[in-house]
Amino acid sequence: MPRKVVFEGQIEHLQILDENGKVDPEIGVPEGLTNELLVEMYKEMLFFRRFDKKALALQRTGQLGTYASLIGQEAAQVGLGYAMNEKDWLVPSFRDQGLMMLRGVPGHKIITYWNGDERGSQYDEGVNCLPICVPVGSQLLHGAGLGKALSLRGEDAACVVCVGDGGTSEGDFHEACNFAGVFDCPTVILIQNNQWAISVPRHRQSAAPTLAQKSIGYGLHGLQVDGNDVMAMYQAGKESLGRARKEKKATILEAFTYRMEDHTTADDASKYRPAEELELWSKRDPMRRLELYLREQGCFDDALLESMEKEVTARVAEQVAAREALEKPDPTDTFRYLYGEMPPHLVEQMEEMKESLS
Ligand SMILES: Cc1ncc(C[n+]2csc(CCOP(=O)(O)OP(=O)(O)O)c2C)c(N)n1
Ligand SMILES: [Mg+2]
Repeated sequence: MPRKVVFEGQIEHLQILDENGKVDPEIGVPEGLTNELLVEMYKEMLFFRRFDKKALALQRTGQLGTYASLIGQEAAQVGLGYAMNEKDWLVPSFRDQGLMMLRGVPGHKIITYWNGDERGSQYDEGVNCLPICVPVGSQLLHGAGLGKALSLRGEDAACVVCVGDGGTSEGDFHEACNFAGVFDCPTVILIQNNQWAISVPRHRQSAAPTLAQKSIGYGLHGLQVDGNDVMAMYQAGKESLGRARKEKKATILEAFTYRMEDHTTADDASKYRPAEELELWSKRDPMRRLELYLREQGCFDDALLESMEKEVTARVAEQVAAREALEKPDPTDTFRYLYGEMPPHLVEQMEEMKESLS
């Protein structure tokens, strides 16, 4: 029986810099990405990698509660982070410390947060970033709403909200995407598809061949990007953020990437993840391909790498020292800040704690 086609859609995949550090000649290097800027972006990626390694070491030596490493996802975060404007906002999840630091959140705040100290979520005025959000998917609603608020205020700014492949299965994902579409939110929904949600592989998360195609059902723009390609992430970020600011239209960006470390320090990925998979993705390392490209361009050598290592190691040490210099928090703070007026049962418990502390 003949039927009329009422809708047809397609999802594109963007890759500019391939695994061997070669730029697609049909696309070329995105406008604005000078070699100088690419070297700077490489340095930030190196900083994030060293920062994460240090955080993991702090946790293993009992100096940090837990930690979620972004290693493997540096290009996704640096590429998009550099595409953001100063006035744009970030609504992070728990593996987005790279984007957060690019927004101006100092590394010591991130370490403080993962020590269970809420002072790690207090950012300076002008840092356009919400605190880390651990309940999977809940931040998407904040991202849609924050985008709408920017538009209602008439600001020339957009919002980036982060989620993982696993988070797309949450009801909040549906609500946020639907709201963003219907109410014209200048929000970019970044799905870092790192192929795993703790021990649940991507194919058990959704039967859809891509996560970007979820955009179609909500009337949003959608694009799958090689998330290990910093040039593609930058280009996709510029396009989608530009559209958000100008046309107040939301986009789903699926960054196709890989989590190289355990889920968090409370996990052992070797129990469920085949070693060959890790090996395959090592060849797609986001830093390696940029380094190959920059060496070919003649603006990267061993001496530069050595000086970068020194610089980023010092930056990491500075952040750890700033955290160590922080006064111990007041334990009774756990009772404060939730209610405008503390309910009697909390007052009672707080007094009890004060007594036992004294
Ligand atoms: C609502 C909710 N359910 C379960 C958890 C436990 N949990 C923390 S992270 C995670 C998996 C998230 O996977 P994904 O969204 O792919 O992000 P990734 O960790 O890979 O970056 C789960 C189930 C949680 N934090 N919140
Ligand atoms: Mg994941």
